[in-house]
Amino acid sequence: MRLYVATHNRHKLREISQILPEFDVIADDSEGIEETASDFIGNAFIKVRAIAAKHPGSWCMADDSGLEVKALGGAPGVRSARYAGEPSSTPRNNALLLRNLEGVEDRAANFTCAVALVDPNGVEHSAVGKCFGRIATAPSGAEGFGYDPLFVPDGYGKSFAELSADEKNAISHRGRALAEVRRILMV
Ligand code: ITT
Repeated sequence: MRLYVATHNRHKLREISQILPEFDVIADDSEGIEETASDFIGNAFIKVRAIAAKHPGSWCMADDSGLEVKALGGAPGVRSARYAGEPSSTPRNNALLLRNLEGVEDRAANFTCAVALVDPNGVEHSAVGKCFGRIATAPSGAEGFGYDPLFVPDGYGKSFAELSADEKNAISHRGRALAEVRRILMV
């Protein structure tokens, strides 16, 4: 079954394909869509509605996700991709996050993934997944993307970027949201 995904983020797309191997995941590049909502699910619906009209009769999906750091009042949050400004830059985002947490002891954080779906009849569905952990004091690992080298999930002594794709997907915010999406798609 085809699943159109509104994203220009190839790392996200790869994870979605890995987590949902039974579906034919096709990217519809969402670059240029303005993410103006104040929460993840609102932005996910902005993105999926922007592509749904192009694919009548098919499932469409969007993932809006990000990192929320307790000591920073939930930042970078919905601004995760552009935390250090435009154009979006992972090295600058990660450096800014470490700078903003210098000397901070409580480094608790979570990733959130909000998924919005439009089914072949135009009915909307949603799912949310979270993964809790903390922000390391220095980056480690080369897997994954984005903030992965700085995020250490609870119960692990390693960052997301030190885990294999399968290990990350088994516990990640995206893995959890997409487990619910699989149930929605299978009905
Ligand atoms: P699309 O909107 O085109 O899907 P995007 O990268 O702009 O791509 P978001 O607006 O949802 O997507 O921003 C998500 C950002 O949050 C992403 O760029 C990363 O910086 C961060 N992020 C989300 N999931 C992540 C993960 O699993 N690991 C590391 N960082 C992640």
